[in-house]
Amino acid sequence: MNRYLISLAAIICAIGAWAYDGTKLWLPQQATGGTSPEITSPKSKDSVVAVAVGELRDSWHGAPVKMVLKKDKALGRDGFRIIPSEGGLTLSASEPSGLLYGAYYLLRKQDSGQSVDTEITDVPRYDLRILNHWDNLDGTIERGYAGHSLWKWDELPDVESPRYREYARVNASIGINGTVLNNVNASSKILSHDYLLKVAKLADIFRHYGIRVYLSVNFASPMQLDGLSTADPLDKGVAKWWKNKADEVYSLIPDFGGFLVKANSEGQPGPCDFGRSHADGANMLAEALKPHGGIVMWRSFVYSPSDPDRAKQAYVEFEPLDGQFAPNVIVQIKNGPVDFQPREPYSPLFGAMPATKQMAEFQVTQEYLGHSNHIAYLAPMWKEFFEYVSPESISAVAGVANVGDDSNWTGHPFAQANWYAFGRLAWNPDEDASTIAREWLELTVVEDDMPENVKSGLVDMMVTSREAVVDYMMPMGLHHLFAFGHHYGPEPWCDVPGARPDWLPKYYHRADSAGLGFDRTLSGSGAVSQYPDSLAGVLNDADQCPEEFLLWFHHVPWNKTLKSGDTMWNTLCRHYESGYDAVKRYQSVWDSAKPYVDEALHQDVSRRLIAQARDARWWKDACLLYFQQYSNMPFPKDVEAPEHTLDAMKKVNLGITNYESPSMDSLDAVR
Ligand code: GCW
Repeated sequence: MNRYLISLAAIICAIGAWAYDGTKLWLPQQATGGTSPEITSPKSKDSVVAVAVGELRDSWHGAPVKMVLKKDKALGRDGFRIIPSEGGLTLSASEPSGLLYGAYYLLRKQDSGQSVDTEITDVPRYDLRILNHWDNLDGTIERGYAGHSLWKWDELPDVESPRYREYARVNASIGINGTVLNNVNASSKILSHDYLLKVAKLADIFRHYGIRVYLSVNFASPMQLDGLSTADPLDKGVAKWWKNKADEVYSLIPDFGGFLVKANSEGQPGPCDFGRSHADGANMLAEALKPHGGIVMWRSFVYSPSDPDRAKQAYVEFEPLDGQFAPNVIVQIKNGPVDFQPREPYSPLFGAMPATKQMAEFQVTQEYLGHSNHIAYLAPMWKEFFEYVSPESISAVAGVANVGDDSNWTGHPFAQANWYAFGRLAWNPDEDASTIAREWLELTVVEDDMPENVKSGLVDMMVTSREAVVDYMMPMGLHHLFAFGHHYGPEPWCDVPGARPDWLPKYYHRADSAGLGFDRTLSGSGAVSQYPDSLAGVLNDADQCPEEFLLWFHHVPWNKTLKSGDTMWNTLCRHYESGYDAVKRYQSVWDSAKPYVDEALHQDVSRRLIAQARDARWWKDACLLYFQQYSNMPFPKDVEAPEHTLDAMKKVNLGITNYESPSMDSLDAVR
């Protein structure tokens, strides 16, 4: 056996009894007993180096490691190289952060039972791998399903919660190097001096783990904080205000990352309020940050009625601005053109602004995928995005965090895997979704005596789970069939007097006696024409359009025969059934894992799977019964007849409002 092969047995001896603890996530377990190998650190006073050395000294049981800091262009800022030799391993990097990522790499390999016996060079695809917290200053989290915000603003800067350091460590261990602390629906208060002191305290802690802090800013801050009469980006006084504010921020936080901005979207102020463009607004902020090396991440999530089809609006507003943004502005674009639906085609803005830096915004929190009650492993969704948008064509990735102050951080234990997978894919989008799932399982849930067939059952459950959610919620390109406000359950019938039509399901599904789906072809809204010609042609033709996007781009007759040889209606029914069946299957997969996972964890996930199966049934019954009113066709024989009536489904009231998530007890009571 190669002397650097890390044997699982040795690790077990060294670590001793292993028990799942949701609070520790996938972090390296500290060694208890055994002899530690020699870790030689480079001569450096940098605190990031000290953390890297400390991690290996605490938890590494393999060969001796020599850590070397030397400039190497090929490694960029965060990359590292590991070279095994007779005397041990050499871990080298250009910068301290590279050593830290190298240390976590070694520990990940060790803790998931893999060997490090060949030379490896690992360089992240993106320099900026960032989490976006939608945390409000009152401690609530918009679309957060894991408790309250981790940031205890009332206690900061005096009280330092131990979780701040853990948070930074967890992120660093998966390569995340930036965090936007507050909601894009931003309170201007975050830029007040008192709050900046609190932010500075967090930045002081995160810095040791190579994590930079960024803030979401409210475009009207000069008016709201200091009573300026305008926030017009071309006004000299406004520009000066931002310049002074940036200077103040950097005097407190020298490595501050920059601003994230949601402007002229869903009621947020922005440059368009003053007759200026998004580029005018972004560039004015960019100018203020430039002397300090800061950046502006300017969101393209806008949908003012520039076109009757909401899916076209961001493109209509942003594409003409190509080439107008300053070099330190990155346009941050949601993966799909509407809004984080269980499945969307990619946003056509990607690739449509060749002279503009772009970054992708993924949603890690499961706003539209069952909150923290459903298993929905999202790596396959993000990989699907990268099948259409080449990783090289964008500059960075951001993920809307699913983290709160729940003891296990994410609510659903399996939602931890989404945080993990986001970091791993932000580092390397070519990683395989099932490899990441297996790795996460090995590092967290799985005990060492679990047989391979049980383990692969769990991997399979994770990898298929997002498709299952798509199937029981909105298959074949359906989207936004959600209940108004909380986005948890089905309400394809939803009508809220006075609400924007494009916030209501009927706007999207367009069910009528002729068929189902949104006609976005050239003879419909024309959204297909925003895609490159070769793809637009395929999407425009109902016979060629991939089935998973069919009802996104076409209004399809109920009895149209699809590629499968069956009608659209029958195919739709079978998708709903298959999603529901998958969740029932997951229940038995999880049961088979019972002897090999922690008992409390097993119970927790089992309970959530019961809720998920019931919800899948609820979705299936509600949507199929509702659509059947228009199709007037019977359910195929292999689809289980609905358990509920449409009237009963329409009466379901979870008793929750905007942004809230139903509790398990309230779900038990209504279904
Ligand atoms: O997905 C929608 C959410 C809003 C969110 C908005 C956005 C932060 O329902 O809660 O606001 O998108 O991304 O700005």
